[in-house]
Amino acid sequence: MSVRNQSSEQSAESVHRAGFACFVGRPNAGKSTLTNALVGKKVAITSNRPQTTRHTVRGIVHRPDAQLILVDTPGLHKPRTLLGERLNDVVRATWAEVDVIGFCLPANEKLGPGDRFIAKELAGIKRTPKVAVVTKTDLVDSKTLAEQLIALDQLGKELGFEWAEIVPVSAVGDQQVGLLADLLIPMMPKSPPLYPEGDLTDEPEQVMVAELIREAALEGVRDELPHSIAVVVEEMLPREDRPADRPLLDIHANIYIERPSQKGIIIGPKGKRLKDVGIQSRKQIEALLGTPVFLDLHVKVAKDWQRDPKQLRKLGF
Ligand SMILES: Nc1nc2c(ncn2[C@@H]2O[C@H](COP(=O)(O)OP(=O)(O)OP(=O)(O)O)[C@@H](O)[C@H]2O)c(=O)[nH]1
Ligand SMILES: [Mg+2]
Repeated sequence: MSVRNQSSEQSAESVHRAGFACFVGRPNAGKSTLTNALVGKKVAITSNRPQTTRHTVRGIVHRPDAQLILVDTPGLHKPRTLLGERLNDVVRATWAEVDVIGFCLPANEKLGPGDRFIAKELAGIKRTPKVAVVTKTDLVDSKTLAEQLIALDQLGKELGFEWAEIVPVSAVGDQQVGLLADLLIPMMPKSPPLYPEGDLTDEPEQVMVAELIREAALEGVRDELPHSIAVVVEEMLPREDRPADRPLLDIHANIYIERPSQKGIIIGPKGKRLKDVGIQSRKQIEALLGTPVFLDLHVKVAKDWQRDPKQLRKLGF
């Protein structure tokens, strides 16, 4: 008996926690930016266009006594395409797998029907603690922020649950980001580390490269076009016959759009836009992989891919 007591005391001193927290919220709420800020590195692409994230991205925060695995999810929205439905399914499937759910609401936008809808669904998940995160606090004054915090508190009460925490953060302004991690970690179960030390994500390199190209392609396009863009890396190979001290990685990627009429917009006058996308993303890819890159980009039409199950499968959804 006494031996058992002793060992439990010992383990209480050196308890290590590891587990999963997901961020949910409507598109553009700042989930991916917050994930990156917590991890300290870009693991998920971001943009000012809604519905940027299209798959769950895991980012890993390492502490001496804990590992916090963040699961960034696509923004939950009213689906208008098969892709939209698939994305929403991915989000809901994630809720069942995590130890805490972080509901993200931007400080600079009124709590609306989209947020209510999500929070109502969360209310149905009884056993998982829910943390409310007010994002983008750098965009509002303290009065507006206080109102948002109160609105969230009331929303929880209306829906019959209590937020475990309500935390205001600014990922861009680096306000309270560390505090959020401090609050989430004690909610993780006791567990040894789940990922190797130093791993910041489990995203395959090929996927990250495709995402960086898509991020660059999203820059400056409007209306429906952002949703129409998909990127697939077809090949990544070190160039042969290169001296060891001057390696070059050849990357061949296709940018898919949905209609022939969109091709001109992506490519731009005299190919200028596509060239800029190449320059922009190549810089990011080189920083990510730590090697010089030759990037070969092609624009292709995958007709109405967001609505076509076969095309979706080909594009990895
Ligand atoms: N000023 C400010 N802008 C932010 C902050 N966090 C995110 N943003 C901006 O908000 C926009 C959306 O950010 P994302 O992180 O891509 O949003 P998301 O919730 O992941 O969006 P989806 O993937 O579409 O669901 C981007 O333009 C970000 O730069 C913040 O703390 N402050
Ligand atoms: Mg995102």
